[in-house]
Amino acid sequence: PEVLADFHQQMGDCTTCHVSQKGPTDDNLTHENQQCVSCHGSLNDLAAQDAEKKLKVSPHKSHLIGDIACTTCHKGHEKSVAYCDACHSFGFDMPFGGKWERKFVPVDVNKEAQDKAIAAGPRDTTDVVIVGSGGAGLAAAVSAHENGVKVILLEKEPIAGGNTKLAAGGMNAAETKFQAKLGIQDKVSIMIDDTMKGGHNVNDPALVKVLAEDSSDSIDWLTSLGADMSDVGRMGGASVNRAHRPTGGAGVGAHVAQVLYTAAVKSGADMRFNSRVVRILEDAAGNATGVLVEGKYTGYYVIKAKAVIMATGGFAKNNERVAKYDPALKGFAATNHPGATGDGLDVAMAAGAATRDLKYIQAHPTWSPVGGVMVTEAVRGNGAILVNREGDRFVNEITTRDKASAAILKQTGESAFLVFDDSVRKSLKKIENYIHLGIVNQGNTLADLAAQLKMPAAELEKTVAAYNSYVKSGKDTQFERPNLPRELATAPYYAIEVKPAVHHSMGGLKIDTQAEVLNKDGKTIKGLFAAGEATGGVHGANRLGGNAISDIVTFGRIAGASAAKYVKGN
Ligand code: FAD
Ligand code: MEZ
Repeated sequence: PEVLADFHQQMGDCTTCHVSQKGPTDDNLTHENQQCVSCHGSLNDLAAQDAEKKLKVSPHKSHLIGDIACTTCHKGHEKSVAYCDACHSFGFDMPFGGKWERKFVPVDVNKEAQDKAIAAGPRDTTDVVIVGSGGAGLAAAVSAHENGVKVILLEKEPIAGGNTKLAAGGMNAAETKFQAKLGIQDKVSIMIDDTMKGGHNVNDPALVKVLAEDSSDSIDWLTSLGADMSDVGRMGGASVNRAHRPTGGAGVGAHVAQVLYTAAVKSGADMRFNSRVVRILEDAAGNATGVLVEGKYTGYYVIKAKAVIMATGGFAKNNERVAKYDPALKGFAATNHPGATGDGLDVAMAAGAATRDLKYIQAHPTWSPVGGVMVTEAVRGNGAILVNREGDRFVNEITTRDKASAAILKQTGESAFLVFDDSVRKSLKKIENYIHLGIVNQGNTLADLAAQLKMPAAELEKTVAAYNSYVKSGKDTQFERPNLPRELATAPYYAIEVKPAVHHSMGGLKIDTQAEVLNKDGKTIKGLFAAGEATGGVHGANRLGGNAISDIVTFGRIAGASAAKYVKGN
């Protein structure tokens, strides 16, 4: 047998997996996944078996959110592939396995079949269709429900969470109760100034005002849904500590996404995976009236809706699109999930939406070429320094990302090392994940560490001693680093090789402060809303670390409420 279906057919006919000989009946593959579980056990059962086998990394234990269906990785009629290989390179030895590969398919292929599905009329009807199951889409779903309307949420990937589930360092918010508890003095006006300055003043000031003014309320809203946002750390370009995350500095995104996913499920949102939106449908006046969906297994079909929210995220994983807008980033790796291709932009633009700032694409300075994962800015925020192959610091480690990335690319080998000690490790839970992934060098002394990195030991010792003296005096006379949280003096010492990778698309759909999408004449497209990384204007030319999660929660909530208001008024 070549694929799983061949093998299973040896046990029976198509109904071993499917309801009938006709194959799948829904794109979530609900029945098929139940069949897998009934014979092989649940994901948790399989993870427990992996633990018994003492596997270092279990393919069944994941940081991804929601219910991960077996068919995400185990395919019936094609080679199986581990979804984790989209970012990691574990190369699990899977039964009937192949190699991870993803080609971008434009939304307007098969036009004839699409037109035929539209002519056939709607298969489903709802109040609001939300496109994308990242934080913006999930927040919109919860908020739309709170405002009394029915939701269908469509996600093209087999699992929920988009880039949101990967977010690490924190969610920026000013004047919060958690900052007050920690004695951190912050002001909404300082968050506005930091965001505008970091974005080179290209940002839409009205959107930035909403971002900062609503940020504390967004933290309270998440907390009311069950989130823990009590740890507050520093991100690049921020004047004070305002990046909120769970206790002990655990990753923010998987937690926030899980809380929103659970709330969305509880609200009764109809969530459909493997369901790509390829067109927005309009009436004669150009108002949005629904979407055309490409169900991976059920084919094209129409959902009629009174409002549509585009929460389709960014396009950093689509290097062809990235290089079109910023040729300097051609060939760069990306920190993003595989669905960050930007087809949501194509869909909205075809419906007349205007875009802005597409040329502004951000590289995150610290991506691990060994593990293929981003190493959170919080490691630097909590005290790590950046050191080049010569053993020297070369930049204020918590400057904005554009500056940090440019500085790393100027070093020998176009990469650098994040160097920290055991006190930094103990301050941030997220570091345990990097140790678990095997991307961290460890030495009992700085000389030990330098030997592993093939770096002059005396120079590294001198660099760390100088840095520690700045911590003691409270002033970094070399690079003016504004936060100096702790000396690097507790063995063992650690290093992670890092280099820039494409991380965030600042540009996107033009929206107003009510998350209504604007057309080229600056007028609202009735019934069309957007939120999150799919939009432009909030972050200007360069996003500050921690501002995206703030953006998606605040504007996702606004989009849900605005869409509900529109539905009720029409
Ligand atoms: P996403 O979460 O990406 O969700 C969009 C969803 O839409 C995806 O699931 C996608 O598959 C789906 N979709 C796209 N097109 C279609 C279509 N046509 N039909 C159906 N579905 C579609 N920001 C911070 O503020 N703090 C952090 O600590 C932080 N850490 C990060 C770490 C990493 C590794 C990455 C990659 C990003 C990080 N960011 C962080 C940025 C932040 O996570 C994202 O900008 C944000 O989560 C985007 O949310 P979103 O809901 O707009 O999009
Ligand atoms: O906002 C981000 O992208 C962020 C804080 C990422 C990170 O380094 O954790």
